[in-house]
Amino acid sequence: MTVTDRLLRCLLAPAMLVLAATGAMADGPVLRLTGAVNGGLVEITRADLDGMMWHEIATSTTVTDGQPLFRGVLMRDILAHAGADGEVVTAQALNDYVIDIPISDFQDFDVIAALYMDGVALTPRDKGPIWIIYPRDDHGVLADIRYDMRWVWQLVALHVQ
Ligand SMILES: Nc1nc2c(c(=O)[nH]1)N[C@H]1C(S)=C(S)[C@@H](COP(=O)(O)O)O[C@H]1N2
Ligand SMILES: [Mo]
Repeated sequence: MTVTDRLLRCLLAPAMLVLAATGAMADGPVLRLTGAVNGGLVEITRADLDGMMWHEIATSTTVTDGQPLFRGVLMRDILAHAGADGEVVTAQALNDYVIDIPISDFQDFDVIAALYMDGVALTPRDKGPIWIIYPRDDHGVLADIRYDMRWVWQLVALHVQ
């Protein structure tokens, strides 16, 4: 290793760590779909999401004040993108929270996989990278514990059956 190599490594390594930690190097998948999807596995990248239609929902939640504005992609569009063919998705979070959600929810309501709240990217520290958001304030029926449980935060994977 030359002196220049060494110098470059010393300078670059910490910079890469910072970038990785802030998610600025997020070229890996943000969401993994398994089960009844194309080829049994579809990994959705940020670029995939950027190529889809984005939606906004302003809604109250059980864990925030007021009505934050969430921005993300419709769950039904993500499922269609992955060729999902099933009745239920098992949503899995970073913290090992797992719950079954009927796919009919995503046809009946404009549920989004939100990546931003009030214009700020959700991080794993704050319910990110993805938080499933229901348009709770637009449909009285959604203000119910059965639906609250489906607002999975830190979402990382969906298994379709
Ligand atoms: N990742 C993750 N998402 C989650 C949970 C959890 O523990 N982890 N709890 C769920 C439950 S049981 C409810 S009622 C809602 C609201 O959570 P809270 O009111 O207990 O904070 O978030 C849901 N999403
Ligand atoms: Mo809950």
